[in-house]
Amino acid sequence: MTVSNAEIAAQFEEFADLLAAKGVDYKPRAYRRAAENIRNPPDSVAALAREGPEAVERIDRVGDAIAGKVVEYVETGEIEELAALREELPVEMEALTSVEGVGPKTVGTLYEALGITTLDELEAAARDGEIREVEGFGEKTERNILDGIAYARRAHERTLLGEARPRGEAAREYLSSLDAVTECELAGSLRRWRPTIGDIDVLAASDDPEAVVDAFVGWAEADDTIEAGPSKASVRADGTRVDLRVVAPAEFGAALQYFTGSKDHNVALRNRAIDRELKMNEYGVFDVAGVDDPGADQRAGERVAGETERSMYEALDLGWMPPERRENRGEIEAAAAGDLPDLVGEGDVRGDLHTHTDWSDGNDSIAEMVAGAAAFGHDYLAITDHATGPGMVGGVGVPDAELREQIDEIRAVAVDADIDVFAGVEANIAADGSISVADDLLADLDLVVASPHAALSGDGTDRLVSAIEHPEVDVIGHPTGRYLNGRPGLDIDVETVAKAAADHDTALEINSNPYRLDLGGSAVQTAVERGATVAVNTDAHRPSNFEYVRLGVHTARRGWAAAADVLNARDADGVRSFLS
Ligand code: DGT
Ligand code: CA
Ligand code: CA
Ligand code: ZN
Repeated sequence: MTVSNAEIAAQFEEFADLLAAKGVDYKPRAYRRAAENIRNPPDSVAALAREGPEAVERIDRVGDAIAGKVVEYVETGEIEELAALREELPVEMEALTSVEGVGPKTVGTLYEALGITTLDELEAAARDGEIREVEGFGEKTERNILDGIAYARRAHERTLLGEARPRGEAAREYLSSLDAVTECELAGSLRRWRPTIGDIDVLAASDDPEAVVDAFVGWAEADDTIEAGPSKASVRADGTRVDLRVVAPAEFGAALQYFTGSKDHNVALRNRAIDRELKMNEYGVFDVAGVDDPGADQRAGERVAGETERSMYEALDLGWMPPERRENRGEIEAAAAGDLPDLVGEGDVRGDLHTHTDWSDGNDSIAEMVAGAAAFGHDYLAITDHATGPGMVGGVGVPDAELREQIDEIRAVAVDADIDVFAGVEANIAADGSISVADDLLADLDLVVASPHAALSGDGTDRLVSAIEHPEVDVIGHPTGRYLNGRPGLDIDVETVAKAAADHDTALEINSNPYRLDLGGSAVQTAVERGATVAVNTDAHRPSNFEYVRLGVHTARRGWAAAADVLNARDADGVRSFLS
Protein backbone atom coordinates (compact mmCIF):
# COMPACT_ATOMS: atom_id res chain seq x y z
CA MET A 1 0.00 0.00 0.00
CA THR A 2 1.47 3.32 -0.98
CA VAL A 3 0.55 6.60 0.64
CA SER A 4 0.52 9.51 -1.79
CA ASN A 5 2.32 12.78 -1.15
CA ALA A 6 -1.05 14.55 -1.41
CA GLU A 7 -2.51 12.37 1.32
CA ILE A 8 0.38 13.09 3.69
CA ALA A 9 0.24 16.80 2.88
CA ALA A 10 -3.49 16.81 3.64
CA GLN A 11 -2.80 15.56 7.17
CA PHE A 12 -0.57 18.54 7.87
CA GLU A 13 -2.98 21.00 6.27
CA GLU A 14 -5.71 19.69 8.54
CA PHE A 15 -3.29 19.80 11.46
CA ALA A 16 -2.51 23.46 10.68
CA ASP A 17 -6.20 24.36 10.49
CA LEU A 18 -7.06 22.65 13.76
CA LEU A 19 -4.14 24.32 15.56
CA ALA A 20 -5.14 27.69 14.13
CA ALA A 21 -8.72 27.06 15.24
CA LYS A 22 -7.41 26.57 18.74
CA GLY A 23 -5.61 29.90 18.56
CA VAL A 24 -2.07 28.45 18.42
CA ASP A 25 0.47 30.85 16.87
CA TYR A 26 3.31 30.16 14.39
CA LYS A 27 2.96 26.36 14.27
CA PRO A 28 0.06 26.39 11.78
CA ARG A 29 2.15 28.36 9.31
CA ALA A 30 5.11 26.01 9.68
CA TYR A 31 2.82 23.01 9.10
CA ARG A 32 1.26 24.61 6.06
CA ARG A 33 4.61 25.37 4.47
CA ALA A 34 5.81 21.85 5.18
CA ALA A 35 2.59 20.48 3.66
CA GLU A 36 3.19 22.46 0.49
CA ASN A 37 6.66 20.99 0.10
CA ILE A 38 5.49 17.48 0.93
CA ARG A 39 2.82 17.75 -1.74
CA ASN A 40 5.26 18.86 -4.40
CA PRO A 41 8.48 16.84 -4.65
CA PRO A 42 8.54 14.35 -7.49
CA ASP A 43 9.79 11.60 -5.15
CA SER A 44 7.54 9.55 -2.96
CA VAL A 45 7.59 10.96 0.55
CA ALA A 46 6.34 7.60 1.82
CA ALA A 47 9.49 6.00 0.40
CA LEU A 48 11.62 8.57 2.22
CA ALA A 49 9.68 7.85 5.41
CA ARG A 50 10.55 4.19 5.13
CA GLU A 51 14.24 5.17 5.10
CA GLY A 52 13.64 7.02 8.37
CA PRO A 53 13.00 10.53 9.69
CA GLU A 54 16.44 11.86 8.60
CA ALA A 55 15.51 11.15 4.98
CA VAL A 56 12.22 13.00 5.37
CA GLU A 57 14.05 15.98 6.87
CA ARG A 58 15.78 16.46 3.53
CA ILE A 59 12.52 18.00 2.31
CA ASP A 60 12.69 21.77 2.48
CA ARG A 61 11.06 23.28 5.59
CA VAL A 62 10.51 19.88 7.20
CA GLY A 63 12.20 19.68 10.60
CA ASP A 64 12.57 16.74 12.95
CA ALA A 65 9.17 17.18 14.63
CA ILE A 66 7.27 17.10 11.35
CA ALA A 67 9.49 14.36 9.93
CA GLY A 68 8.66 12.20 12.94
CA LYS A 69 4.96 12.66 12.30
CA VAL A 70 5.36 11.82 8.61
CA VAL A 71 7.03 8.54 9.57
CA GLU A 72 4.30 7.88 12.14
CA TYR A 73 1.61 8.42 9.52
CA VAL A 74 3.26 6.23 6.89
CA GLU A 75 3.87 3.44 9.42
CA THR A 76 0.59 3.49 11.34
CA GLY A 77 -1.88 5.32 9.10
CA GLU A 78 -2.49 7.88 11.81
CA ILE A 79 -0.84 10.75 13.65
CA GLU A 80 -1.83 10.39 17.27
CA GLU A 81 -1.63 14.09 18.07
CA LEU A 82 -3.84 14.91 15.08
CA ALA A 83 -6.39 12.28 16.06
CA ALA A 84 -6.58 13.83 19.53
CA LEU A 85 -7.07 17.29 18.03
CA ARG A 86 -9.87 16.01 15.81
CA GLU A 87 -11.65 14.67 18.86
CA GLU A 88 -11.27 17.94 20.68
CA LEU A 89 -12.61 19.89 17.72
CA PRO A 90 -14.97 17.63 15.73
CA VAL A 91 -15.69 20.13 12.94
CA GLU A 92 -16.00 19.69 9.17
CA MET A 93 -13.11 22.04 8.63
CA GLU A 94 -12.87 21.90 4.84
CA ALA A 95 -16.58 22.57 4.29
CA LEU A 96 -16.71 25.39 6.84
CA THR A 97 -13.58 27.17 5.62
CA SER A 98 -14.83 27.01 2.03
CA VAL A 99 -17.09 29.89 3.03
CA GLU A 100 -15.49 33.23 2.12
CA GLY A 101 -14.47 35.05 5.29
CA VAL A 102 -14.55 31.95 7.47
CA GLY A 103 -11.05 30.80 8.40
CA PRO A 104 -9.95 28.15 10.88
CA LYS A 105 -9.92 30.70 13.72
CA THR A 106 -13.56 31.60 13.09
CA VAL A 107 -14.41 27.92 12.99
CA GLY A 108 -12.76 27.49 16.40
CA THR A 109 -14.57 30.47 17.90
CA LEU A 110 -17.96 29.41 16.56
CA TYR A 111 -17.44 25.87 17.82
CA GLU A 112 -16.59 27.12 21.31
CA ALA A 113 -19.50 29.56 21.39
CA LEU A 114 -22.26 27.72 19.51
CA GLY A 115 -21.03 24.17 18.95
CA ILE A 116 -21.13 24.60 15.16
CA THR A 117 -19.55 21.63 13.34
CA THR A 118 -21.14 21.55 9.86
CA LEU A 119 -22.14 23.90 7.05
CA ASP A 120 -25.83 23.23 7.76
CA GLU A 121 -25.36 24.20 11.40
CA LEU A 122 -23.49 27.33 10.37
CA GLU A 123 -26.32 28.30 8.03
CA ALA A 124 -28.99 27.67 10.67
CA ALA A 125 -27.11 29.72 13.27
CA ALA A 126 -26.70 32.62 10.82
CA ARG A 127 -30.39 32.51 9.89
CA ASP A 128 -31.44 32.45 13.52
CA GLY A 129 -29.30 35.49 14.32
CA GLU A 130 -27.11 33.57 16.75
CA ILE A 131 -23.80 34.49 15.16
CA ARG A 132 -24.21 38.24 15.68
CA GLU A 133 -24.41 37.55 19.43
CA VAL A 134 -20.93 35.99 19.53
CA GLU A 135 -18.20 38.35 20.68
CA GLY A 136 -16.30 39.83 17.74
CA PHE A 137 -19.12 39.13 15.27
CA GLY A 138 -21.84 41.49 14.12
CA GLU A 139 -24.86 41.60 11.85
CA LYS A 140 -22.71 42.41 8.85
CA THR A 141 -20.43 39.41 9.39
CA GLU A 142 -23.48 37.24 9.86
CA ARG A 143 -24.95 38.41 6.55
CA ASN A 144 -21.60 37.89 4.78
CA ILE A 145 -21.47 34.35 6.12
CA LEU A 146 -24.94 33.62 4.76
CA ASP A 147 -24.01 34.98 1.32
CA GLY A 148 -20.73 33.05 1.45
CA ILE A 149 -22.50 29.77 2.19
CA ALA A 150 -24.76 30.16 -0.82
CA TYR A 151 -21.78 30.93 -3.04
CA ALA A 152 -19.67 28.05 -1.69
CA ARG A 153 -22.50 25.55 -2.22
CA ARG A 154 -22.97 26.61 -5.84
CA ALA A 155 -19.28 26.87 -6.64
CA HIS A 156 -18.26 23.39 -5.57
CA GLU A 157 -20.37 21.74 -8.19
CA ARG A 158 -17.80 22.57 -10.86
CA THR A 159 -14.23 21.37 -11.41
CA LEU A 160 -11.34 23.75 -12.09
CA LEU A 161 -10.16 23.79 -15.69
CA GLY A 162 -6.62 23.22 -14.43
CA GLU A 163 -7.70 19.91 -12.86
CA ALA A 164 -10.15 18.81 -15.54
CA ARG A 165 -7.87 19.47 -18.50
CA PRO A 166 -5.18 16.86 -17.69
CA ARG A 167 -7.91 14.36 -16.80
CA GLY A 168 -9.67 14.98 -20.12
CA GLU A 169 -6.41 14.75 -22.02
CA ALA A 170 -5.65 11.42 -20.36
CA ALA A 171 -9.07 10.12 -21.46
CA ARG A 172 -8.47 11.33 -25.00
CA GLU A 173 -5.04 9.72 -25.13
CA TYR A 174 -6.39 6.44 -23.84
CA LEU A 175 -9.27 6.37 -26.31
CA SER A 176 -7.05 7.46 -29.21
CA SER A 177 -4.84 4.44 -28.56
CA LEU A 178 -7.71 2.02 -29.21
CA ASP A 179 -7.77 0.25 -32.59
CA ALA A 180 -11.52 0.83 -32.93
CA VAL A 181 -11.14 4.61 -32.64
CA THR A 182 -10.35 6.57 -35.81
CA GLU A 183 -10.52 10.04 -34.25
CA CYS A 184 -10.96 11.43 -30.76
CA GLU A 185 -11.36 14.97 -29.43
CA LEU A 186 -12.38 16.73 -26.26
CA ALA A 187 -15.62 18.67 -26.57
CA GLY A 188 -17.86 20.84 -24.35
CA SER A 189 -16.62 23.53 -22.00
CA LEU A 190 -13.26 21.79 -21.68
CA ARG A 191 -12.54 22.31 -25.37
CA ARG A 192 -13.65 25.93 -24.99
CA TRP A 193 -11.30 26.26 -21.98
CA ARG A 194 -13.93 27.61 -19.63
CA PRO A 195 -12.38 28.35 -16.22
CA THR A 196 -14.58 25.75 -14.52
CA ILE A 197 -16.06 22.59 -15.95
CA GLY A 198 -19.40 20.92 -15.19
CA ASP A 199 -18.43 17.65 -16.83
CA ILE A 200 -15.78 16.48 -19.26
CA ASP A 201 -17.05 15.65 -22.76
CA VAL A 202 -15.11 13.34 -25.06
CA LEU A 203 -16.08 12.43 -28.58
CA ALA A 204 -14.77 9.46 -30.54
CA ALA A 205 -15.30 8.33 -34.14
CA SER A 206 -15.61 4.59 -34.69
CA ASP A 207 -17.40 1.94 -36.70
CA ASP A 208 -17.51 -0.25 -33.61
CA PRO A 209 -19.03 1.93 -30.87
CA GLU A 210 -19.68 -0.93 -28.46
CA ALA A 211 -16.01 -1.87 -28.37
CA VAL A 212 -15.16 1.75 -27.57
CA VAL A 213 -17.77 1.98 -24.80
CA ASP A 214 -16.50 -1.28 -23.29
CA ALA A 215 -12.93 -0.03 -23.28
CA PHE A 216 -14.02 3.31 -21.82
CA VAL A 217 -15.82 1.85 -18.79
CA GLY A 218 -12.70 -0.27 -18.28
CA TRP A 219 -10.40 2.77 -18.31
CA ALA A 220 -8.00 2.55 -15.36
CA GLU A 221 -8.85 6.08 -14.22
CA ALA A 222 -12.62 5.47 -14.19
CA ASP A 223 -13.67 5.02 -10.56
CA ASP A 224 -17.23 4.00 -11.37
CA THR A 225 -19.63 3.79 -14.28
CA ILE A 226 -22.61 6.15 -14.13
CA GLU A 227 -24.26 4.78 -17.28
CA ALA A 228 -23.28 2.81 -20.37
CA GLY A 229 -25.28 2.37 -23.59
CA PRO A 230 -24.55 1.16 -27.13
CA SER A 231 -22.81 4.36 -28.25
CA LYS A 232 -22.35 6.49 -25.15
CA ALA A 233 -21.26 6.14 -21.56
CA SER A 234 -20.46 8.22 -18.50
CA VAL A 235 -17.94 7.44 -15.80
CA ARG A 236 -16.65 9.25 -12.76
CA ALA A 237 -12.92 9.92 -12.60
CA ASP A 238 -11.53 11.49 -9.43
CA GLY A 239 -14.90 13.08 -8.66
CA THR A 240 -15.58 14.51 -12.13
CA ARG A 241 -18.07 13.07 -14.59
CA VAL A 242 -16.68 12.13 -18.00
CA ASP A 243 -19.20 11.75 -20.86
CA LEU A 244 -18.19 9.80 -23.94
CA ARG A 245 -20.14 9.74 -27.20
CA VAL A 246 -19.14 7.54 -30.10
CA VAL A 247 -20.26 8.53 -33.59
CA ALA A 248 -19.77 7.36 -37.17
CA PRO A 249 -16.63 8.80 -38.80
CA ALA A 250 -18.74 10.49 -41.52
CA GLU A 251 -20.58 12.51 -38.86
CA PHE A 252 -17.65 13.24 -36.53
CA GLY A 253 -17.31 16.89 -37.54
CA ALA A 254 -21.01 17.55 -37.00
CA ALA A 255 -20.96 15.90 -33.59
CA LEU A 256 -17.76 17.72 -32.60
CA GLN A 257 -19.27 21.04 -33.58
CA TYR A 258 -22.50 20.31 -31.71
CA PHE A 259 -20.98 18.93 -28.52
CA THR A 260 -18.35 21.65 -28.29
CA GLY A 261 -21.09 24.23 -27.82
CA SER A 262 -21.61 26.58 -26.30
CA LYS A 263 -25.31 26.06 -26.36
CA ASP A 264 -25.88 29.76 -27.12
CA HIS A 265 -23.39 29.62 -29.98
CA ASN A 266 -25.18 26.56 -31.41
CA VAL A 267 -28.61 28.17 -31.15
CA ALA A 268 -27.37 31.22 -33.06
CA LEU A 269 -25.79 28.99 -35.73
CA ARG A 270 -28.94 26.92 -36.10
CA ASN A 271 -30.96 30.08 -36.69
CA ARG A 272 -28.50 31.09 -39.37
CA ALA A 273 -28.99 27.67 -40.97
CA ILE A 274 -32.78 28.04 -40.92
CA ASP A 275 -32.47 31.42 -42.65
CA ARG A 276 -30.68 29.57 -45.46
CA GLU A 277 -33.25 26.75 -45.70
CA LEU A 278 -30.73 24.43 -44.13
CA LYS A 279 -31.06 22.19 -41.12
CA MET A 280 -28.13 21.91 -38.74
CA ASN A 281 -27.82 19.34 -35.99
CA GLU A 282 -25.37 16.91 -34.42
CA TYR A 283 -25.53 14.71 -37.57
CA GLY A 284 -24.68 17.34 -40.15
CA VAL A 285 -26.01 20.21 -42.22
CA PHE A 286 -28.85 19.23 -44.57
CA ASP A 287 -30.45 21.08 -47.44
CA VAL A 288 -34.16 20.83 -46.66
CA ALA A 289 -35.52 23.10 -49.39
CA GLY A 290 -38.46 21.17 -50.83
CA VAL A 291 -38.58 18.62 -47.99
CA ASP A 292 -42.16 18.44 -46.68
CA ASP A 293 -41.47 17.74 -43.03
CA PRO A 294 -37.79 18.46 -42.23
CA GLY A 295 -38.37 17.67 -38.56
CA ALA A 296 -39.56 14.10 -39.22
CA ASP A 297 -36.09 12.64 -39.70
CA GLN A 298 -32.91 14.08 -38.20
CA ARG A 299 -31.08 13.30 -41.43
CA ALA A 300 -33.88 14.43 -43.79
CA GLY A 301 -32.82 16.34 -46.90
CA GLU A 302 -29.51 16.30 -48.73
CA ARG A 303 -26.40 16.22 -46.59
CA VAL A 304 -24.12 19.17 -47.35
CA ALA A 305 -21.68 18.89 -44.41
CA GLY A 306 -20.77 16.70 -41.45
CA GLU A 307 -17.46 14.89 -41.81
CA THR A 308 -15.31 17.79 -40.66
CA GLU A 309 -16.06 20.65 -38.34
CA ARG A 310 -14.83 23.11 -40.93
CA SER A 311 -17.43 21.84 -43.40
CA MET A 312 -20.15 22.65 -40.87
CA TYR A 313 -19.12 26.31 -40.69
CA GLU A 314 -18.47 26.59 -44.41
CA ALA A 315 -21.99 25.31 -45.15
CA LEU A 316 -23.21 28.44 -43.35
CA ASP A 317 -20.76 30.71 -45.24
CA LEU A 318 -18.58 31.10 -42.19
CA GLY A 319 -14.93 30.37 -41.55
CA TRP A 320 -13.96 27.77 -38.94
CA MET A 321 -13.42 29.37 -35.56
CA PRO A 322 -11.43 28.31 -32.50
CA PRO A 323 -13.57 26.78 -29.72
CA GLU A 324 -12.53 29.54 -27.29
CA ARG A 325 -14.55 32.01 -29.37
CA ARG A 326 -17.77 30.03 -29.32
CA GLU A 327 -19.66 31.83 -26.58
CA ASN A 328 -22.08 33.86 -28.73
CA ARG A 329 -20.30 37.09 -27.93
CA GLY A 330 -20.24 38.40 -31.48
CA GLU A 331 -18.12 35.67 -33.10
CA ILE A 332 -20.74 34.68 -35.69
CA GLU A 333 -21.18 38.27 -36.87
CA ALA A 334 -17.40 38.68 -36.96
CA ALA A 335 -16.96 35.46 -38.95
CA ALA A 336 -19.70 36.52 -41.37
CA ALA A 337 -17.78 39.75 -41.93
CA GLY A 338 -14.57 37.77 -42.47
CA ASP A 339 -13.13 39.41 -39.40
CA LEU A 340 -11.58 36.61 -37.32
CA PRO A 341 -7.93 37.57 -36.90
CA ASP A 342 -5.53 35.00 -35.45
CA LEU A 343 -5.54 34.61 -31.69
CA VAL A 344 -2.46 34.48 -29.50
CA GLY A 345 -1.08 30.92 -29.27
CA GLU A 346 0.70 28.93 -26.58
CA GLY A 347 3.98 29.36 -28.44
CA ASP A 348 3.73 33.16 -28.56
CA VAL A 349 4.46 33.83 -24.89
CA ARG A 350 8.13 34.64 -24.37
CA GLY A 351 8.43 35.41 -20.70
CA ASP A 352 6.67 35.75 -17.38
CA LEU A 353 6.20 39.12 -15.68
CA HIS A 354 4.79 38.10 -12.29
CA THR A 355 6.70 35.55 -10.20
CA HIS A 356 7.80 35.02 -6.60
CA THR A 357 10.88 33.73 -4.84
CA ASP A 358 11.80 32.80 -1.28
CA TRP A 359 12.33 36.51 -0.59
CA SER A 360 8.56 36.53 -0.04
CA ASP A 361 6.22 33.53 -0.19
CA GLY A 362 7.77 31.70 -3.13
CA ASN A 363 9.53 28.38 -2.66
CA ASP A 364 12.78 28.91 -4.54
CA SER A 365 15.67 31.33 -4.86
CA ILE A 366 15.96 34.01 -7.52
CA ALA A 367 18.60 31.96 -9.33
CA GLU A 368 16.42 28.83 -9.26
CA MET A 369 13.43 30.69 -10.67
CA VAL A 370 15.55 32.23 -13.41
CA ALA A 371 17.04 28.84 -14.30
CA GLY A 372 13.54 27.34 -14.28
CA ALA A 373 12.24 30.02 -16.62
CA ALA A 374 15.16 29.45 -18.99
CA ALA A 375 14.55 25.68 -18.92
CA PHE A 376 10.87 26.31 -19.64
CA GLY A 377 11.93 28.18 -22.77
CA HIS A 378 11.29 31.75 -21.71
CA ASP A 379 13.44 34.60 -23.03
CA TYR A 380 12.98 36.70 -19.90
CA LEU A 381 11.60 36.68 -16.39
CA ALA A 382 10.49 39.35 -13.97
CA ILE A 383 10.94 38.70 -10.26
CA THR A 384 8.07 40.39 -8.45
CA ASP A 385 8.01 39.48 -4.79
CA HIS A 386 5.34 40.83 -2.49
CA ALA A 387 6.00 44.18 -0.92
CA THR A 388 4.62 44.73 2.56
CA GLY A 389 1.13 46.09 2.92
CA PRO A 390 -2.38 45.22 4.02
CA GLY A 391 -3.45 41.80 2.91
CA MET A 392 0.06 40.42 3.26
CA VAL A 393 -0.80 38.36 6.29
CA GLY A 394 1.89 36.59 8.24
CA GLY A 395 4.74 38.84 7.16
CA VAL A 396 5.34 37.45 3.67
CA GLY A 397 5.93 40.92 2.25
CA VAL A 398 9.44 42.33 1.71
CA PRO A 399 10.02 45.70 3.42
CA ASP A 400 11.35 48.54 1.25
CA ALA A 401 14.89 48.35 2.67
CA GLU A 402 15.15 44.65 1.85
CA LEU A 403 13.67 45.27 -1.59
CA ARG A 404 16.65 47.50 -2.30
CA GLU A 405 18.94 44.61 -1.39
CA GLN A 406 16.89 42.30 -3.53
CA ILE A 407 17.30 44.53 -6.57
CA ASP A 408 21.09 44.13 -6.21
CA GLU A 409 20.71 40.38 -5.87
CA ILE A 410 18.49 40.20 -8.97
CA ARG A 411 21.03 42.25 -10.93
CA ALA A 412 23.79 39.91 -9.75
CA VAL A 413 21.86 36.80 -10.82
CA ALA A 414 21.08 38.47 -14.15
CA VAL A 415 24.79 38.75 -14.98
CA ASP A 416 25.19 34.97 -15.28
CA ALA A 417 21.68 34.21 -16.51
CA ASP A 418 20.90 32.86 -19.98
CA ILE A 419 17.80 35.02 -20.16
CA ASP A 420 16.90 38.65 -19.43
CA VAL A 421 15.83 39.31 -15.86
CA PHE A 422 13.68 42.23 -14.75
CA ALA A 423 13.77 43.46 -11.17
CA GLY A 424 10.21 44.00 -10.09
CA VAL A 425 7.82 43.99 -7.20
CA GLU A 426 4.22 43.06 -6.56
CA ALA A 427 2.89 46.03 -4.65
CA ASN A 428 -0.45 45.95 -2.92
CA ILE A 429 -3.29 48.18 -4.04
CA ALA A 430 -4.94 49.36 -0.83
CA ALA A 431 -8.71 49.81 -0.62
CA ASP A 432 -8.26 53.53 -1.37
CA GLY A 433 -6.22 52.79 -4.49
CA SER A 434 -2.87 53.78 -3.02
CA ILE A 435 0.29 51.73 -3.53
CA SER A 436 2.23 50.23 -0.66
CA VAL A 437 5.80 51.01 -1.76
CA ALA A 438 7.80 54.27 -1.67
CA ASP A 439 7.81 56.13 -5.00
CA ASP A 440 11.60 56.45 -5.32
CA LEU A 441 11.94 52.71 -4.84
CA LEU A 442 9.26 52.02 -7.42
CA ALA A 443 11.19 54.24 -9.82
CA ASP A 444 14.35 52.14 -9.36
CA LEU A 445 12.58 48.92 -10.32
CA ASP A 446 12.25 47.74 -13.91
CA LEU A 447 8.68 46.61 -13.45
CA VAL A 448 5.89 47.22 -10.95
CA VAL A 449 2.95 44.86 -10.68
CA ALA A 450 0.21 46.23 -8.43
CA SER A 451 -2.56 43.92 -7.23
CA PRO A 452 -5.48 43.95 -4.82
CA HIS A 453 -5.07 41.39 -2.00
CA ALA A 454 -7.59 42.34 0.68
CA ALA A 455 -11.00 44.01 0.95
CA LEU A 456 -12.03 42.10 -2.17
CA SER A 457 -15.72 42.83 -2.27
CA GLY A 458 -17.83 45.64 -3.62
CA ASP A 459 -16.99 47.92 -6.52
CA GLY A 460 -13.27 48.09 -7.30
CA THR A 461 -13.34 50.30 -10.40
CA ASP A 462 -12.00 53.50 -8.80
CA ARG A 463 -9.47 51.53 -6.82
CA LEU A 464 -8.01 49.92 -9.94
CA VAL A 465 -8.14 53.13 -11.95
CA SER A 466 -6.10 54.92 -9.23
CA ALA A 467 -3.45 52.22 -9.47
CA ILE A 468 -3.51 52.29 -13.28
CA GLU A 469 -2.95 56.06 -13.21
CA HIS A 470 0.04 55.73 -10.85
CA PRO A 471 3.03 56.65 -13.05
CA GLU A 472 5.22 53.78 -11.79
CA VAL A 473 2.68 50.97 -12.11
CA ASP A 474 3.13 48.79 -15.19
CA VAL A 475 0.81 45.82 -14.69
CA ILE A 476 -2.36 45.34 -12.65
CA GLY A 477 -2.09 41.82 -11.17
CA HIS A 478 -5.16 39.57 -10.79
CA PRO A 479 -7.42 42.60 -11.17
CA THR A 480 -10.58 41.31 -9.47
CA GLY A 481 -8.92 39.06 -6.88
CA ARG A 482 -11.47 36.34 -7.53
CA TYR A 483 -10.90 32.72 -6.51
CA LEU A 484 -12.72 30.24 -8.69
CA ASN A 485 -14.98 28.17 -6.44
CA GLY A 486 -13.95 30.51 -3.64
CA ARG A 487 -14.89 34.16 -3.84
CA PRO A 488 -16.30 36.35 -6.59
CA GLY A 489 -13.75 39.16 -6.09
CA LEU A 490 -14.18 42.85 -6.86
CA ASP A 491 -16.91 44.09 -9.15
CA ILE A 492 -15.31 46.20 -11.83
CA ASP A 493 -16.61 48.20 -14.72
CA VAL A 494 -14.28 46.66 -17.27
CA GLU A 495 -14.81 49.35 -19.90
CA THR A 496 -13.71 52.09 -17.52
CA VAL A 497 -10.73 50.09 -16.27
CA ALA A 498 -9.71 49.10 -19.79
CA LYS A 499 -9.94 52.65 -21.09
CA ALA A 500 -7.75 53.90 -18.24
CA ALA A 501 -5.29 51.07 -18.85
CA ALA A 502 -5.08 51.91 -22.55
CA ASP A 503 -4.62 55.63 -21.83
CA HIS A 504 -1.87 55.10 -19.24
CA ASP A 505 -0.02 52.20 -20.89
CA THR A 506 -0.66 49.96 -17.94
CA ALA A 507 -1.19 46.28 -18.77
CA LEU A 508 -4.00 44.24 -17.27
CA GLU A 509 -3.00 40.80 -16.13
CA ILE A 510 -4.51 37.49 -17.02
CA ASN A 511 -3.31 35.61 -13.97
CA SER A 512 -2.89 31.99 -15.11
CA ASN A 513 -3.11 30.37 -11.70
CA PRO A 514 -5.83 27.69 -12.02
CA TYR A 515 -7.69 29.12 -9.03
CA ARG A 516 -7.71 32.62 -10.49
CA LEU A 517 -7.81 32.97 -14.30
CA ASP A 518 -8.30 36.65 -13.58
CA LEU A 519 -9.20 38.58 -15.76
CA GLY A 520 -11.53 36.07 -17.35
CA GLY A 521 -12.45 35.73 -21.02
CA SER A 522 -15.30 38.18 -21.38
CA ALA A 523 -13.44 40.88 -19.42
CA VAL A 524 -10.40 40.34 -21.63
CA GLN A 525 -12.60 40.73 -24.70
CA THR A 526 -13.80 44.12 -23.48
CA ALA A 527 -10.28 45.15 -22.45
CA VAL A 528 -8.74 44.27 -25.78
CA GLU A 529 -11.58 45.91 -27.70
CA ARG A 530 -10.89 49.12 -25.78
CA GLY A 531 -7.22 48.99 -26.74
CA ALA A 532 -5.77 47.76 -23.46
CA THR A 533 -2.69 45.53 -23.40
CA VAL A 534 -2.86 42.31 -21.39
CA ALA A 535 -0.06 40.31 -19.75
CA VAL A 536 -0.39 36.53 -19.42
CA ASN A 537 1.47 35.82 -16.18
CA THR A 538 1.59 32.77 -13.93
CA ASP A 539 2.27 34.31 -10.49
CA ALA A 540 4.63 31.32 -10.16
CA HIS A 541 5.73 30.46 -6.63
CA ARG A 542 8.00 27.63 -7.91
CA PRO A 543 9.35 26.75 -11.36
CA SER A 544 6.75 24.03 -11.99
CA ASN A 545 4.08 26.77 -11.90
CA PHE A 546 5.37 28.16 -15.22
CA GLU A 547 3.21 25.43 -16.79
CA TYR A 548 0.09 27.35 -15.80
CA VAL A 549 0.73 29.74 -18.66
CA ARG A 550 -1.28 27.70 -21.13
CA LEU A 551 -4.41 28.20 -19.01
CA GLY A 552 -3.79 31.93 -19.25
CA VAL A 553 -3.14 31.82 -22.99
CA HIS A 554 -6.42 30.05 -23.63
CA THR A 555 -8.17 32.55 -21.37
CA ALA A 556 -6.65 35.30 -23.53
CA ARG A 557 -8.02 33.48 -26.58
CA ARG A 558 -11.45 33.39 -24.93
CA GLY A 559 -11.08 37.17 -24.87
CA TRP A 560 -10.14 37.27 -28.59
CA ALA A 561 -6.63 38.54 -27.81
CA ALA A 562 -4.09 38.46 -30.63
CA ALA A 563 -0.36 38.16 -29.97
CA ALA A 564 -0.10 41.93 -30.51
CA ASP A 565 -2.41 42.52 -27.53
CA VAL A 566 -0.18 40.54 -25.17
CA LEU A 567 2.73 42.35 -23.51
CA ASN A 568 4.77 39.22 -22.86
CA ALA A 569 4.37 37.99 -26.42
CA ARG A 570 6.86 40.76 -27.23
CA ASP A 571 10.58 40.21 -27.06
CA ALA A 572 12.54 41.62 -24.11
CA ASP A 573 13.23 44.91 -25.89
CA GLY A 574 9.56 45.22 -26.74
CA VAL A 575 8.71 44.78 -23.07
CA ARG A 576 11.36 47.34 -22.09
CA SER A 577 9.91 49.90 -24.42
CA PHE A 578 6.43 49.34 -22.94
CA LEU A 579 7.85 49.77 -19.43
CA SER A 580 9.73 52.97 -20.11
P1 DGT B 1 -20.38 22.33 -18.58
O1 DGT B 1 -20.27 20.85 -18.73
O2 DGT B 1 -21.51 22.75 -17.71
O3 DGT B 1 -19.11 22.96 -18.15
O4 DGT B 1 -20.73 22.96 -20.01
P2 DGT B 1 -20.77 22.29 -21.46
O5 DGT B 1 -20.80 23.41 -22.43
O6 DGT B 1 -19.69 21.28 -21.61
O7 DGT B 1 -22.20 21.62 -21.50
P3 DGT B 1 -22.69 20.09 -21.52
O8 DGT B 1 -21.68 19.16 -20.99
O9 DGT B 1 -24.01 20.10 -20.87
O10 DGT B 1 -22.94 19.80 -23.06
C1 DGT B 1 -21.88 19.76 -23.99
C2 DGT B 1 -22.23 20.50 -25.23
O11 DGT B 1 -23.34 19.87 -25.89
C3 DGT B 1 -22.72 21.92 -25.00
O12 DGT B 1 -21.67 22.83 -24.91
C4 DGT B 1 -23.54 22.17 -26.24
C5 DGT B 1 -24.14 20.84 -26.54
N1 DGT B 1 -25.50 20.78 -25.99
C6 DGT B 1 -25.90 20.11 -24.91
N2 DGT B 1 -27.22 20.28 -24.72
C7 DGT B 1 -27.65 21.08 -25.70
C8 DGT B 1 -28.92 21.62 -26.06
O13 DGT B 1 -29.93 21.39 -25.42
N3 DGT B 1 -28.97 22.40 -27.19
C9 DGT B 1 -27.85 22.67 -27.92
N4 DGT B 1 -27.96 23.45 -28.98
N5 DGT B 1 -26.66 22.20 -27.60
C10 DGT B 1 -26.55 21.41 -26.51
CA1 CA C 1 -19.38 19.47 -20.27
CA1 CA D 1 -21.71 16.65 -20.74
ZN1 ZN E 1 1.82 37.34 -6.97
